[in-house]
Amino acid sequence: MKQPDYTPLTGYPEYSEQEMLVRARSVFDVLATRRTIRDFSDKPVPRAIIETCIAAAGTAPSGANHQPWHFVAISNPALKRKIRIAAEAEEAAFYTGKASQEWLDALSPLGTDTQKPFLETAPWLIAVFAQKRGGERVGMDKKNYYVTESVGIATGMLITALHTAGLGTLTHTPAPMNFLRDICGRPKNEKPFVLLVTGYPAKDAVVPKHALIKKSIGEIATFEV
Ligand code: IYR
Repeated sequence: MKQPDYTPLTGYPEYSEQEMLVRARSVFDVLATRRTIRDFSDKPVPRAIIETCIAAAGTAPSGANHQPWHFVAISNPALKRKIRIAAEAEEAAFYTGKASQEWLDALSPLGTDTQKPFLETAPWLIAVFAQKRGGERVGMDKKNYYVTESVGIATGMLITALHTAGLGTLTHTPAPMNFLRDICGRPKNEKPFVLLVTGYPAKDAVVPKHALIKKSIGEIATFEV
């Protein structure tokens, strides 16, 4: 068994409580303007921006620090078209049979349907994969832990990074998503987790009012002091 080896913590300057509140509010202000976008511009986004946001997501905490994720960033038009065709086929099955009436009713205020043109319009699709097995280094074959939690946290950080950089995002989850593994050429131990669509919002982009209703702090948190 390996003994832990430690190094001094860095990156936590001490702010005044007043400054901490200002900083917390500014993070709130940034995150509260995030919207799920379905109308994307086709304006190209430099690869370096996407790469940096993925690198930020890769700093997420994970079970045993195994970092059980892989991100495939796709700007290739032929691949985007393949993904659109496969996703729309899954969505057709979903909207015309698989989904319960309760589910369809829950989605109706969002205005979603089987058509996913943004999968070709948006400059980048980021397919996020979860690795059942892996380890702290690429190429290892150890069991991974808390895979869903870890990849969920990393995806949240990726959305935060993309939004903070000024890009719109859509968390797209056609179900089942196994076609993504084949199209992206990923191995069997990886499960598609989410397909993130990202780019500039279209100039005339709209969002459903339904999406603006957020539960209040009093509804989502309880303080026991
Ligand atoms: N994957 C489908 C359906 C869908 C499901 C949920 I839950 C949403 O919040 C939105 C859509 C689609 O993308 O249309």
